[in-house]
Order: sequence, then C-alpha cells, then structure tokens
Amino acid sequence: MDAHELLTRAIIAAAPRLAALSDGESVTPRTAGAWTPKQIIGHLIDSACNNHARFVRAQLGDDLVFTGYDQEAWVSAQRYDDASWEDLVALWRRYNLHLARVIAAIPAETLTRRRVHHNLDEIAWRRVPRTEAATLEYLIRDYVGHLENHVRQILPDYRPFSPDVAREGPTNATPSE
Ligand code: NI
Repeated sequence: MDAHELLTRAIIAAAPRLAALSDGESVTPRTAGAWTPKQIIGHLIDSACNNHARFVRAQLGDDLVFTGYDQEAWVSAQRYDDASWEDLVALWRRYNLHLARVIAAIPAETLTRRRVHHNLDEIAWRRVPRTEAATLEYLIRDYVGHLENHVRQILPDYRPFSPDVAREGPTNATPSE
C-alpha cells in the first residue's frame, strides 16, 4: 500500500472512534503516570508538525538530517489536557489528511532515493544506523507506524494498517516513545 494511502486509511479508521470518547475518557491515562488521550493526540499533532517540515525539506536537499524535539516538553508547554478533545481530534485528522496530500505529491524517485547522509539513528521511531543509507519513504512509513502505535495506546483494539506494527502487537512502550 502506498504510504499516503496507509496514512489516509489510518486516519479515516481512527478519527471517528477517537472522537467518540467522552470528555472523562480523554483525560484519563490508561496506566498511572502515562499520557492521557489528549496528551497523546497532542503529541501526534507535534509529530505531524515536525514531520510536515521534514517531508517538504527532504525534497529540497540530498540529506535526511533534521532537528529533533523534546517531546515531553512540547506536550507540557501546550497544556493539552486543557484543550477541547473535539478540537484536538479534528486538528489531528485534518493535519494528517493534509500530510497525506503532501506525501502523494512526492515523486517516486524522491521517495526511494538512497540518502547516505541522515540522522535517522536519532530522530526516527525505528532507528536506522548511520552506516546504512535511508530513504524518505522509510521516514514517512516510520511516521505512520509511530502514529498507529500511539493510537493503539488509546484504542487497544485498533488494528494498524502498517504491516510491521500490526504484526508486532501492542507494545508496552513508554508513552513518549
Ligand atoms: Ni511518540
């Protein structure tokens, strides 16, 4: 499945189910000390924002070297628990549908070009050693996998479209991973 289709399907499947959560559920972490659903979706909006820039910049240069961001600090600074759940889910949905458009517009050659210079050993969800070449397509699929893994932290019976994420089953990862 093309990466943009993977993202679109994930958003179409998950958004209505997320929107159906009650206000109480949206501020209740599944385990003590973990992020609440509002904080997880907020984190995914931050991820969309950072990766939006990466997906465009990657087309304008030869490398895949990007600045990271302090995930916990971003979530804390934006006080996501005080935001409207309905607004957060709507923003997350629309932002990702825009990213699906951005991804669909990337030429195939650009998606699959081998990039020797990258820092996916630092910024990717599933890291790539610096000694191995990486591709923009890998970074995009990794973005979708990260998204689906977090959706599953909110909706335990959500079935990921990313084949590798579905195969692995739920992780007990730290919420910020
Ligand atoms: Ni994360």
